[in-house]
Amino acid sequence: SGLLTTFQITGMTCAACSSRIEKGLSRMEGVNQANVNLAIEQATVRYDPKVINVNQLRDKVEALGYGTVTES
Ligand code: 9UX
Repeated sequence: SGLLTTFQITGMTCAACSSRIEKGLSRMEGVNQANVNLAIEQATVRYDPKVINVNQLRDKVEALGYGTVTES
């Protein structure tokens, strides 16, 4: 259940980067599932919009030291 969002991430250079982001997102309250694909530099997150929003997801990625790209 929940909403699915995808956004681009910059600054990842190895699989530990994507794993770190995936774990960080997964542990946030309101996140049901998070996957980060290193090859396509993309996060896919299922979340409960009553609990958390996309800006908070992006802020988390940035707090971990990576960049996010606004979708067109
Ligand atoms: Mo890999 Mo990412 O050594 O910050 S973990 S580059």
